[in-house]
Amino acid sequence: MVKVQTKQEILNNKTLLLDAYEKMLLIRRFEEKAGQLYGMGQIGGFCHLYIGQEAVAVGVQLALEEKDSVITSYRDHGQMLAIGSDPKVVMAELLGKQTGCSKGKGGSMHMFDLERRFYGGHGIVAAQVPIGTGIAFAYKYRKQNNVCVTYFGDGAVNQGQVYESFNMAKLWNLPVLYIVENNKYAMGTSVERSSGEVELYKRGISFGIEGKKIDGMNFESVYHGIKEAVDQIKSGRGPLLIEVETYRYRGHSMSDPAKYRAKEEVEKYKSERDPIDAIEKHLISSKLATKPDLEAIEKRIVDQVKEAVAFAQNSSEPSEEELYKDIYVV
Ligand SMILES: Cc1ncc(C[n+]2csc(CCOP(=O)(O)OP(=O)(O)O)c2C)c(N)n1
Ligand SMILES: [Mg+2]
Repeated sequence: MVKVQTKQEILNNKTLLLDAYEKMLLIRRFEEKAGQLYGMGQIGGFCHLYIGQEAVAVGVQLALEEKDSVITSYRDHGQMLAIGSDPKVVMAELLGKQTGCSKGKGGSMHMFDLERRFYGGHGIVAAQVPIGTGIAFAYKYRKQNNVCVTYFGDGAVNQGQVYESFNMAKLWNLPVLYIVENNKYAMGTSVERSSGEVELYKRGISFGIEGKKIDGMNFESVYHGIKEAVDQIKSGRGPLLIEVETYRYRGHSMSDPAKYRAKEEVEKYKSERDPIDAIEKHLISSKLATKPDLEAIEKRIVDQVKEAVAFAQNSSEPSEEELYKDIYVV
């Protein structure tokens, strides 16, 4: 087993922290722009923003090896950017353009990047859980020492197919890391209103799957916790379950009356727990970076987002014959 860095070692790792900062900020600025474009009618259909949850996707991604894979729900643009997909291709998909990762036919909920082993982008709540378990089965069957990270939400955790997957994963000792992204709400329903057992990391116990909870508003906690879990899975331990406590700042999707939570709750997270603020403060106070260093990163990101929007806006829509391609039945 490789020695996993302590949280203090992570906090001293300038290259890693700057990389994390840049990736988190890219997700935030990209999604702010996506929110605006949605309001202007340039993005249609659903659009679930990841703002507030950036430390999760970025902490997980930096803790994985290139050969590992990820699968998630419809809240997927942040995941694409975290794995290093081209923001231009992600934006083009959001705008329904031919140059998008799903040729403009998938939209916000159906992002894919096979080259980087990102398997979507799934709109049916919890549908990705058996698929992720199947990917892990393939790794085991082919004797590949890779892990499939399978994300799902605090609402999805109550779906039956999650538990069928847990059973098979443990029975066959599959290399799957289940991550419950507990952002406290499933649309407008809080965990307390929908779950008898609110400690979601315990949900695997009766299947023999150990779980633990980590702070998802904090990059080093996510990175450390995921590194440790992935390392254990790769040493043959079988599936594990991690609950990451996180929070989404925006509505569930783009139309959300937000009557189910207090404004003060949202403000408290933004002002006291924001993952980007935290890493920024740490980088400055520990003298790992200066204000101008961080401003230069911000500028680079703003330019990158602008470039992505221009690329998407200037791309054409899929042609009519594209409608009959990439489907099972004509
Ligand atoms: C099987 C199914 N039931 C209901 C829906 C409608 N729906 C879309 S998202 C959602 C809430 C899921 O919440 P959660 O799992 O906590 O994920 P989050 O949106 O918070 O990331 C629901 C009920 C759906 N898409 N699929
Ligand atoms: Mg949720």
